[in-house]
Amino acid sequence: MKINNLFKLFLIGGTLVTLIQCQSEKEIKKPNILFIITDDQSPYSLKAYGNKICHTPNIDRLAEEGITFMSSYIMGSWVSAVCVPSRTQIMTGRSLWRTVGLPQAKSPDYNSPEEANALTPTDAPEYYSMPAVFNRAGYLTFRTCKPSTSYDNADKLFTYNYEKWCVYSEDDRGSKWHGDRAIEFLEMRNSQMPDQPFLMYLGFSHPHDPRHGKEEIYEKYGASDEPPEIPNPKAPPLPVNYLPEHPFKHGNDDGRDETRVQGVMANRDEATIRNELGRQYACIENVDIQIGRVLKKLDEIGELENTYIFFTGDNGIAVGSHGLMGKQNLYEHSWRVPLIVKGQGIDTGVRATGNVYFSDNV
Ligand SMILES: [Ca+2]
Repeated sequence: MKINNLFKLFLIGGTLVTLIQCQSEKEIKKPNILFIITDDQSPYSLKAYGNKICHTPNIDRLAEEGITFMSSYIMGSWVSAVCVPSRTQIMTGRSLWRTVGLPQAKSPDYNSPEEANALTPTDAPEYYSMPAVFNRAGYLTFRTCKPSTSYDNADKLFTYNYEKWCVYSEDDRGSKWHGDRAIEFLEMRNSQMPDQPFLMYLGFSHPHDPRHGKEEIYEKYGASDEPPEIPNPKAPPLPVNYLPEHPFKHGNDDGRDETRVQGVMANRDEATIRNELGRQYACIENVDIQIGRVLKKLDEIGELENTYIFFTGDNGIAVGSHGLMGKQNLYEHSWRVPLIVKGQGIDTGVRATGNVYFSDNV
């Protein structure tokens, strides 16, 4: 072998070793997961699904940089609180019919990640729950969310678990409270355990009613906590499928969402519905602002690129469509949910049209 070729071989060999070393280091570094879930959010409230009014630049960017599932559906519900089966499916990976009764199950109380790590497959469904799986994989697990309406025995297995019902305009009782918990967690992890991979379950209580938005954002959408007598011209237009009442008895006429939403009650006049849409958009915009803060913090600590980000909602909502307000119906606005995923290896700007069920989110 000529000297020149031998030199080339060494050079190639050295480069390969370097590449393999880089690859090994990459493989060792586990990806982080940021799972964002909002409450009662129709996909039609987002630009990625055709909305032209609600301002959500951070969620828009996730869609532009990842994949948007255009036909993601919940499986339905066996209680009017549709959140319960949806969120239990996410926590356990079970189908709708195998979540029946779980939140009330007389299973043992597991109170810590250490106990989660001691679980065995016979302890299902806790053993296969989201926090238990990630705890066993060596992840830090973090959750902030509204209390209850999920599977409590799984919720309490997160290493860091914060719960508060945040549906008000004040920062310490609104979406910023959840955003602050997420940012504090990232700062703590970065200073104390910078090599630890993490799972973040970032749950916002909005845009579930009561939709108390911040005054400065209300202004943009012509919204107020009390609906005006006549429509505010700055309020969003009525949905194209608006009806002043549902055309036939649907079995949930007296349901809570149809008669007792603060600021709406049983009213379906234009001023009320347009005002409530404005309130809904104001709450969604505030959620988007908090998501932007968390993404910025991820970027600052150098973890944004190594984090898979999921954005979804636990169910859709009507807010005036078909004469309805709630989620207890099978119209697209109520049983369809947003689902956007971004991360390394995922093509950017993809819109997937195939049907997926909510349980596919996990
Ligand atoms: Ca919900």
